[in-house]
Amino acid sequence: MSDPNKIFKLAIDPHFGTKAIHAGQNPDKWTFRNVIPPISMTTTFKQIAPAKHYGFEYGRSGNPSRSVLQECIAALEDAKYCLTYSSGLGATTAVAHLLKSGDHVLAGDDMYGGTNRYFSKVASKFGITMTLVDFTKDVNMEKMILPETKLVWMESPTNPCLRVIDLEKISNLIHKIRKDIIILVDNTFLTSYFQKPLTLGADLVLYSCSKYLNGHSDVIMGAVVTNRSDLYEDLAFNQNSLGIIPSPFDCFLVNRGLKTLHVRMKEHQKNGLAVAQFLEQHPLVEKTLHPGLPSHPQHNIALRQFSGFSGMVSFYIKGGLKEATKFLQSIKIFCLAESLGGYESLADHPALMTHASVPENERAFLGITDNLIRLSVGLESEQDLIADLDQALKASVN
Ligand code: P1T
Repeated sequence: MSDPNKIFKLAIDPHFGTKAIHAGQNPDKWTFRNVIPPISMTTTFKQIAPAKHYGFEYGRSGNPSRSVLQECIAALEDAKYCLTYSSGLGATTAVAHLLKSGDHVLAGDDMYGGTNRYFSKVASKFGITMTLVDFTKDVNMEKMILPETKLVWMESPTNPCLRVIDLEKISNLIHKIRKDIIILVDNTFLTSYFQKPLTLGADLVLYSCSKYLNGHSDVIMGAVVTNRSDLYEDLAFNQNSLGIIPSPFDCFLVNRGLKTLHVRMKEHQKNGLAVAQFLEQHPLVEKTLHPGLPSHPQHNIALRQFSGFSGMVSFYIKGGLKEATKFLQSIKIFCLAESLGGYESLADHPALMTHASVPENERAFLGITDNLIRLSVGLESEQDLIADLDQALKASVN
């Protein structure tokens, strides 16, 4: 649990960058007063007497490198608790294990393909059912919420179509119907720097730390953040009991990545907007999806709900699979690879890559067509990124 008064000697309310650098990192924690938290590579901890120890006993149930990171992520969300897991899907698994057979999940229809696959192909085997809904439309919530609904799952902006859900409106509607329904927001695409779902009615915020939080594309990890002590206790129990923990080394790396999150996000925002504006006016682009463009259907919700935009941009190239493939084989600075949120620019073909596990009819309905391309705009120089996209677009028709 993060306690800013313990972290900061002065009675000040620190801002994002200060928390990213100092929350959970107090050198006085360590025997040698390490300014940079050490990597605690140990599976077990010496006890003073049986069951009497310094807060850590066995590396699955807890590790100082993990605690440091969890405190920092919680502080960045202005939240009380954070738990980290071996991947974003590991975090999803820990949340799903809050449910029992017969429970129902209401989830946004446009979401990461792996999350969809987990609920439809894995959790379903244990009797958990899921209904998909487009939360950006007028949803008859009274009808969608079943007596057995226990969890509402929203990604916003969504992966890969970058739709924006009015989180406050939906959370209020749901909690008006039933207070006990757990509302989760996957905030991977914006991070706590640009959106704070707990202030908009969410009970849980989930991250794939593999993306912006780490920001260096060298760690797979997940996290869940909450202010609710009951959910925290259950999620901590699941972290230990399911064994889906991150390694101390990975915790060190993500903690290091967090130190520049605020700096990176501003630059991702700048490059992402520049790329979106460039694509929107390009004759070889059919349509550009970016919540910062006035043409985006939920642009006004984004302006109200976000404090900025990340580097995620999706677009429909003119043509079909042939043109998309030619484009993706012609990019030189952007790299054709799954994932997002690193300092390097990546391009993804959702229909064949990240969302291939979503059934074809669902993909068509969602707009995940063969000419949809998703970009994670990185931190390279803006003019080079735009020149790269321009030459690859031209190559797509040759
Ligand atoms: O890859 P992992 O750390 O397990 O995180 C899963 C996950 C959860 N939520 C969102 C919104 C995600 O985008 C992801 C992972 N996504 C990709 C790998 C991708 O390329 O979209």
